[in-house]
Amino acid sequence: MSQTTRLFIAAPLPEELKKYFSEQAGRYKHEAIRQVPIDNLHLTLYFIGNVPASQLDTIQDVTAHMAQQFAPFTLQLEAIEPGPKPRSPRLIWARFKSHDVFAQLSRSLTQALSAEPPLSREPKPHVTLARFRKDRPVPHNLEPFHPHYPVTLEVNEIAVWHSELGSPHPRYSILQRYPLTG
Ligand code: 3AM
Repeated sequence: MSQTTRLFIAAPLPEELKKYFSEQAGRYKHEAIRQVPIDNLHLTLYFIGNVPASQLDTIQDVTAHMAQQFAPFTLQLEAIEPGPKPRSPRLIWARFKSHDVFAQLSRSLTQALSAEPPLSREPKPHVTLARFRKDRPVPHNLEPFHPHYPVTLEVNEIAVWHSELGSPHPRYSILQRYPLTG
């Protein structure tokens, strides 16, 4: 049996933004809310999943090629709130305003790396800050937070990440970074 590896493509975050998100997530105090460790925070572009380890080179080549097609872009934070569905949330996320370049980059990676047809729905730029435990009552009445000052994320690189499932948290590591140079 060939060895498999669990991968995803995401943009790393600057240290200050990770600190900011971690502090904001820490305001949500509830027994069901489990904060994502600060070093795991990232902006997902495409989740690849388990693939034969032999595909890693091709995935890295595709990601490098894509990074050369796109110029850096800036996302603006819209809210920190329960998501992804307001009526049945499973997590707390930092949701950015939708952005054409993010959507195009995410779609292009999906198309290049997946046999599946691309999603018809708009991929939402977000950072997951906390997840709800399934073995605890679902928290209610969590207040969204809309900063009245600008919070931005400059996406100037993307990376191939390795994910190792574990409890209570998966362990993520960056395998290779690619600056956006398009
Ligand atoms: O950026 P977030 O936290 O939304 O939810 C997982 C995380 O996204 C997502 O991939 C990112 C890195 O783990 N993910 C995990 N399993 C997934 C799956 N089976 C998945 N996305 C889609 N399908």
